[in-house]
Amino acid sequence: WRRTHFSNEITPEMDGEEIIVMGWTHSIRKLGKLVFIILRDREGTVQIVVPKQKVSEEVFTTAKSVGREDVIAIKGKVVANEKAPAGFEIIPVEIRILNKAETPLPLDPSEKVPADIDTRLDRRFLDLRRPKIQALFRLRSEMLKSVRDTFYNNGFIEVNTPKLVASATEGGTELFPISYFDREAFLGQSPQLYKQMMMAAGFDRVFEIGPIFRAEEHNTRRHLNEAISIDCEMSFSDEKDAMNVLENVVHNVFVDLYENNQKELRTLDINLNVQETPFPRVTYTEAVDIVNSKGIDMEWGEDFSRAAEKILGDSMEGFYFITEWPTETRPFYTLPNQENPKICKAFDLMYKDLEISSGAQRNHKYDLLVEGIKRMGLNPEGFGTYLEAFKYGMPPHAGWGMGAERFMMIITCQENIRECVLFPRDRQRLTP
Ligand code: ATP
Ligand code: AMO
Repeated sequence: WRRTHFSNEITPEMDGEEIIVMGWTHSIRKLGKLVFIILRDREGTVQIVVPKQKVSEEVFTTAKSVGREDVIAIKGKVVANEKAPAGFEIIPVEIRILNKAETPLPLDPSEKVPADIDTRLDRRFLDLRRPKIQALFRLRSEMLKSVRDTFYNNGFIEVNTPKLVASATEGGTELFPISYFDREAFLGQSPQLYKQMMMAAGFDRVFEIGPIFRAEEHNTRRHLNEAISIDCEMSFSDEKDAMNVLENVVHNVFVDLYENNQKELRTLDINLNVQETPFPRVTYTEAVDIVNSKGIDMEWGEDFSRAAEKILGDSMEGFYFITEWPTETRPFYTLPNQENPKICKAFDLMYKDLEISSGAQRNHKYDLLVEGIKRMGLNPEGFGTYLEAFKYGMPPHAGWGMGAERFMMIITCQENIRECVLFPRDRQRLTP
């Protein structure tokens, strides 16, 4: 047997046609002389009706033996029927049970019985069968496609850089050490050093979508230990150019999902609000003033505390940039402002109180960079060939990194970042 149609490809106009559908038994109702099976596949559900008088004895017996979540294949006739959920139903000529599901089910994929997130994540393969969860991951897939489209349309080349690395990039405390034969190595925190080396390599504009690993100690609703980072780097560009590309990427995702994914958005009850560009920009200093004016004490030069982020988020609508950060708060590769080296050319993209992305124009001068590395308490010797790349012709450049899951939290209005990962990794969770 070959499947002829997904559930959403069948219409009442196909009345009388023979089709083959395959999927899971979403629900089953057995009345004396009538069996109703709702078959679920990736695209939705379809109603199979099995009236004892209209089918063979074998078909009726098989229908009665079907259990919830059994994998079934049905060859049958489309019958238009105004009373059926989609205006038609299928009357089978043959039913095959491809695989039985054990009972009781550890989790209810029909969404009737609620379960807490840990139970759901323990049995993620079953949880992922739920139509709402499937819709979320369909949106995630479309988001990544849209991001790639924008990059390709703007002259970026997709690259893949190593995830087994020899040094830290985002501060030494959040590294996962691993043993690499007889040496110490780490899981990559960010493709930062590699994407910058690609600028020295003359690739001009690159992007990468790949995993980052961070040994975050805290269990929060917005941190993962393994996340997917959308990274880009562009030559002969400053932080403003990088911000323009970033808001373009974000805006296009909203437009593309709005235009192409109404079905998934409806399933998730999401009312997508496409925010026009340019997104508002506030300087770090202005943001500190806002925070202080709302009664949260904060010194110029500090990073925003969680309380400060919350207060700031309450005063801002949707997406906004925070620019002109104190140099001290940002990594060594950030370019300080020439006139006032206390501030630098870094930015964060925020959505209300959540940081979605960080970026900057980079330090492209060798001496300044070495100084910056020492200032962070790191040893320049650990940065061997990365530093060399700055000696032999490094163009001015800028870029950013955006967490795919943080971005999905905003798109799909999730409170917990784990909802946006198939198999999340957090402090407690290493399986499944
Ligand atoms: P990134 O680390 O990539 O810059 P982020 O949004 O995770 O992005 P953090 O610096 O980790 O930024 O956190 C932002 C703020 O939230 C910081 O001021 C930090 O102290 C605070 N924070 C982080 N984790 C927790 C936590 N578990 N509980 C309370 N506050 C936290
Ligand atoms: P940063 O450390 O701010 O910057 O990370 C960039 C973005 O990655 C996401 N992110 C995370 N998402 C989930 N869980 C985590 N533990 C986590 N850590 C980070 C966030 C964050 O905004 N090299 C720079 C980027 C650059 O300048 O190009 C960097 O890594 O969305």
